[in-house]
Amino acid sequence: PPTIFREDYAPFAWLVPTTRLEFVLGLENTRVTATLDVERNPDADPSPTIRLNGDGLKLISLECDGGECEGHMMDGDDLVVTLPGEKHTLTIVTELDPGANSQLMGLYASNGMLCTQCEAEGFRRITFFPDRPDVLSTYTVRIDAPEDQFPILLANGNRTGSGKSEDRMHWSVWHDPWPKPSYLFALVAGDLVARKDSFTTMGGKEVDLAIWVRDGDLQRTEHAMESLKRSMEWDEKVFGREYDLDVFNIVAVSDFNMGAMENKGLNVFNTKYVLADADTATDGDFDAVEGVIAHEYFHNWSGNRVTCRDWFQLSLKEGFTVLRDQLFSQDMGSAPVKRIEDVRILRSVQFPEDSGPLAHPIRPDSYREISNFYTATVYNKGAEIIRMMRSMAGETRFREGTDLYFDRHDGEAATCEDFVKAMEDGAGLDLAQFRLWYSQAGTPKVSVTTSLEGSTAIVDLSQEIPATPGQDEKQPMPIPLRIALFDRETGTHRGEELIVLDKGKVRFTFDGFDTEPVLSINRGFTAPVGIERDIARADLAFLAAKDDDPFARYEALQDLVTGHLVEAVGGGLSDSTRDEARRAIADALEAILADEALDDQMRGELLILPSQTYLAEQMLVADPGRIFEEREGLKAWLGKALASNFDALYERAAAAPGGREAEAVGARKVKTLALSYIAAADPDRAETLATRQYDAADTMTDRQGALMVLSGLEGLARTDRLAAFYERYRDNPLALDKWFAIQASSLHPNVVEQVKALAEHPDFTLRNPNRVRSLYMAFAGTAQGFHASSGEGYRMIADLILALDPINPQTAARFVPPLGRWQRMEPNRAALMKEQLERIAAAPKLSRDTYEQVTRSLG
Ligand code: BAL
Ligand code: ZN
Repeated sequence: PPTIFREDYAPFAWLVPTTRLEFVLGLENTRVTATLDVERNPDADPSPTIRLNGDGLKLISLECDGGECEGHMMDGDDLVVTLPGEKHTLTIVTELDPGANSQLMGLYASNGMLCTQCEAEGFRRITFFPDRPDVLSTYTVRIDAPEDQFPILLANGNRTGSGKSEDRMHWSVWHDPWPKPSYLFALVAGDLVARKDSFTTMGGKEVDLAIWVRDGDLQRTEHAMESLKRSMEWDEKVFGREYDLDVFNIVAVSDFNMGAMENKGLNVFNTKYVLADADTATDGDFDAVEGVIAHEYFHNWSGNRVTCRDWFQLSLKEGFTVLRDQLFSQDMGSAPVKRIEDVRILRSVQFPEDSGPLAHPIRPDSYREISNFYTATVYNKGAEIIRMMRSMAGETRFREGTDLYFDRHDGEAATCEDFVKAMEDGAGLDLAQFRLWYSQAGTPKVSVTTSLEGSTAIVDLSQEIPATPGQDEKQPMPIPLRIALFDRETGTHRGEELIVLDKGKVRFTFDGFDTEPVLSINRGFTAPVGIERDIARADLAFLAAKDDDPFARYEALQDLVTGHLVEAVGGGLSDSTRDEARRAIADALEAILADEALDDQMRGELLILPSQTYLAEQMLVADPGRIFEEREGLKAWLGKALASNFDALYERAAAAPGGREAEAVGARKVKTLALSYIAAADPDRAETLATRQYDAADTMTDRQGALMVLSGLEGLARTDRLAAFYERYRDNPLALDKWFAIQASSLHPNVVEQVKALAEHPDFTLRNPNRVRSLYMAFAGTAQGFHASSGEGYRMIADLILALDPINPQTAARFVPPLGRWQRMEPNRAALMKEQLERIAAAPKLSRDTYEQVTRSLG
């Protein structure tokens, strides 16, 4: 497959001001008539032909201006039509079989309903069209369908007509007044019911809201609807963005490749991010629903009103929208906890991506298959980069920058450069050097040393950006860091400062210190970098206890634990050194358990040990087996050393009142965390407590927490409760996904065998992405399963990729990155992983998606 380069961008030779689509729907046979008004683009090089993208389409007929075309030909899957004049009308008829569409791109069937997914390049599986984001068109859509099979017919925009016709058919016409690219097109038809509500915008416009689901799921949509209304209100207040159609529809679909999709006025969601009630969704699921509803809604401006010129600009809408949803969630709950959660995701998913063979800048320079670039780099690092601009500008000036961006580019297909320029002009920042963040991949490493000369405190900072594929040499980037200097005696500081490290090395000096202060750095995680600090264990313990920035406090504790584990995994620690380090960690945790000023949600964050992947990231060559051993060993040791503290925490939390209030959520969080420490130290006692928790649970959070602990243990309670969970939820796909995931990610030593058996379970299917992910993504995160030294885990994931690729290449390709970590593994595992990548690469007829990921991973 050819490589596409960002530098090759050229505007499309034709404009498509209006698009009319007529669908006659059938599960196995759908006829699409597309009528496109096209005219020459005065801003592009002229062309005698128009290229209409297609992907596996069956062309039934083609007309130009109501008659025969002067000429046309197929070029691969594309249709190229000769157009002699300035303006023409093209009429194209195609036929589709949605029931056979297992890729879930274009128009497909899911549980008897029909729906679409067009981002990035799915529209070309529906009709021939210039399927690129810079071709904006006004759409009118007519849907004809059998009424008993598809009583509800939806498309983008407002409904302008509907009626019944012969043979028990009915129809609807939808018109979207806002010009949009084809990737935002959507259509849904099915037997659906809606939760309805309304929202009055700041301009006084009444918007009808509806969340469409299958009959029986309606009672699980209240949280999504409340989240939607909160999102609409927040975007008005914080970004000045008002909704712009009379209706806003959300549809939940159980077969979906992504989390959700922001189609104009008709968002299509994975059921996972819509349906939530206490019986079937955890507290984490509730937060995820709120966050994704917000994310898709916010796209209405950052993505739809201002869209992307080409797919290299994906972070323009995704990075910005992720930042917007993160800020929203910070405002809806605990801001520090949300910040820590977001950093944890960045570190465990994006940092490994940035240091491996798939590393790419947030604005990539080339791709073969754009689906492979819906990554944590484009999304999460993209959000961090805009967050840095916000930190440097301050909230007020940042808002002036975003206002200017929206005003300047409303109705356009814009670039990342447009966003940066608007930030310069609107927020008053000089971003000349900062633009490097868009073009350079790799996580910068910042080294810091401190000293005292006379009464001057000195902070020496240097930065290094590691080489990444295709980028050997890097230039220093501006790295904004919020810092504070603490007095050891008083435990206070004189105030925060934002310093910017914009060269390879910079010395910062601060006068008026009698004794050397303790540096708290990258407070709030102002910059997405790794910090290597030359700091004594006692000073980390000091910050873990005293830092008034919650993130920095968390960080000090993480560093304390990471420092010890990295050293321990390296080997050669004497028993007394190990005990000393463990004791220091236990003391810090004990203080956190006793600190009454902390709420439980934050306490929970502080109790979470650095993840296996984050630890592996800290080592040049990782041995997952050794990391697992040391990490679990530390957990068991802490569980024993602090047994009475964890018992007391567990009891207190177990007695806390239920509900969805922050306090109750916090109590459930620390309860299960305490249980996991108890399980590491005293499995028998944990079994008793977890069994009791499972049996008494009145929320999915408690039930799942108990089952996670039980599934890592041996014994009857495990078998019994897993069976009970299955019986209780056998008809609820999302809950059943949890049943698969809990077992696949368990600490049980036989997890490999268990996953093999689960793959044969009658409820397992390769056709549903949620089910595939629940079994295999969960498994790919296990040290003792995926990284089993026999290589069996690697083989299982490779087998999965090969089996899934012909069915759903987009989802199959997502399983390549875990194997792509081979260069950072110890030699035995590295060879085994590489062997599996080579086996996949040798397979005949790989999809473009998987081919690209495997070849890049092999390097
Ligand atoms: N645009 C694809 C799904 C999302 O990021 O919202
Ligand atoms: Zn998005």
